[in-house]
Amino acid sequence: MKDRLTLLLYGNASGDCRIKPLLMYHSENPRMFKKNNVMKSKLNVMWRANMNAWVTRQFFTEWIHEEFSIMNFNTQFITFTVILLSAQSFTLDAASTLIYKNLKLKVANAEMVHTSQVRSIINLRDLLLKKAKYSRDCNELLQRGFTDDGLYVIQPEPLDKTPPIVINCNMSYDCNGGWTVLHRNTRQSEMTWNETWTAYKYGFGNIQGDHYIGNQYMYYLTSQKWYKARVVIDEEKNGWTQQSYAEYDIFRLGDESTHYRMQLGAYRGGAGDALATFENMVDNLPFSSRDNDTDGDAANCASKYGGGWWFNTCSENSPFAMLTQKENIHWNPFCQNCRHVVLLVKPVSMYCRSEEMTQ
Ligand SMILES: [Ca+2]
Repeated sequence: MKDRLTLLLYGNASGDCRIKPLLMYHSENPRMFKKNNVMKSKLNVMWRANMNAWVTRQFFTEWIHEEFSIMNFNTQFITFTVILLSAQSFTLDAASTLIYKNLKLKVANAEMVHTSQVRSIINLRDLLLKKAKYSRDCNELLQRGFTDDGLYVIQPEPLDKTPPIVINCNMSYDCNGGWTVLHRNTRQSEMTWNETWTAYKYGFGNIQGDHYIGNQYMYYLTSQKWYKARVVIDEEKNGWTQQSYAEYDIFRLGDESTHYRMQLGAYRGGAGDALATFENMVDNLPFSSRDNDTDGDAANCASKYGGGWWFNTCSENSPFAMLTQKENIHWNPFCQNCRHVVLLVKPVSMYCRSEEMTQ
């Protein structure tokens, strides 16, 4: 049939799908609709989405069900042709859904959140009920009054490219809290860390346990402001746990075209500068995974060591520092088989006087 009705829709960065009040009749003679007694409720839906649009047919269908309680949407009950505008479309292909009391929220990394953890996401309910705006990082959440450690949903910039992500916030750590957790690993981790480029790009693991938030999100996060990073390391010595940290006053990743090249500022702390010394300079080097060898060595360092990292060479038995390994987390010279490590970032503008190191 040549005659059709077009309804314009758009999906925005918060995962909403809204109908714009713009209806267009496509007909040589619009009166044909009336003349032929076209029943709008009994025509097939045609679907024409921009291939790059983040709002998929499945998402739209779910949204229609929730908003209008229209059942059997796929089977002849709606009348219009749907054309999706891609003006605000996400380029990421890894979107998934959090479900809480029949409400759904599209996030990039729902697979990193166990079903039982969804209700513990502290700001989820407010976001679903549209009582709160998205924050860009944990520090903004803290400034809005969220003081509990735990899971939150944030949305880094640019908002037209990044779906919201679930993140772990440390609101109580040194420097008045507000730290965004990017990576965590423990000596007894069940994860192998021997993952692909795509896994390291979009993240893996459990958001409340050992995990890697993903290079793409590290890139988005650290591009929106200037961030400092801390590697906080727990080590067991003589039966006692000793904690130390390495802080870089600038930390940011380039985009994927640079292979997530890491940029580091000046070092301070007690754990030792394991990333930007003469012996080991991985500052400004690209990231490598077992299926994407960008290191400067003839060998494949990521395959050799069993994890993705910013490698210089891999001629040694072990790299100078590597936090993405199973049972061999190390940070020279502080520890060779570290007990626990976490990578945190926070905007550099948040000045604080750190606690003195006890090392
Ligand atoms: Ca190589």
